[in-house]
Amino acid sequence: MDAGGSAIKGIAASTLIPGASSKRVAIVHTEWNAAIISALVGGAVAELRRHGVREENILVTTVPGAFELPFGARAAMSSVGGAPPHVVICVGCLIKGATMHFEYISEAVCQGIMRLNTSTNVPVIFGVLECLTEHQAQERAGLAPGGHNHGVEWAASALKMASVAERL
Ligand code: DLZ
Repeated sequence: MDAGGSAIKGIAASTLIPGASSKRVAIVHTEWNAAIISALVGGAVAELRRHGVREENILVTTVPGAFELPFGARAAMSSVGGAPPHVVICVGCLIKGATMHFEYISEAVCQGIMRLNTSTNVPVIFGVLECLTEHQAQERAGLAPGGHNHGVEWAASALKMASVAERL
């Protein structure tokens, strides 16, 4: 994606999303893969601010690993600034290792987050990288040359979904 926000793949988000200044957003992120996660959360928060989300309406909480993200998201639905969030962003990063952990956790997290999307009224954004190498994760967190921080699109998707949920 270029600086102006035109996207070949992904969403174009350079235009400010209407209504963002009244939105409450919860970000739940993992402690695993801290450098990658820190960059992704930073990208997401910067994008939320750019769209006008107020500082006090962004709640950032942590869970140990990706497997805990669905629980963390469910718990985060209770309160941001004294009221439920309009949207939750789950941020995690799974990197394939030598065992089957990657496959099982990836599948479980994906299903867990999807289940929240179909069983609650709060949209949950799937900001979970599932990478074969650490370098792939660094590229997608904007930490490697030529890479791009996907946290930016997750934040824009969150604000768009908050609007969708409001309209329904
Ligand atoms: C166990 C595990 C492994 C092997 N890899 C990752 C990973 O790459 N990213 C991540 O977020 N978490 C990982 N975990 C931890 C699990 O998600 C979970 O926290 C533990 O199994 C405890 O439930």
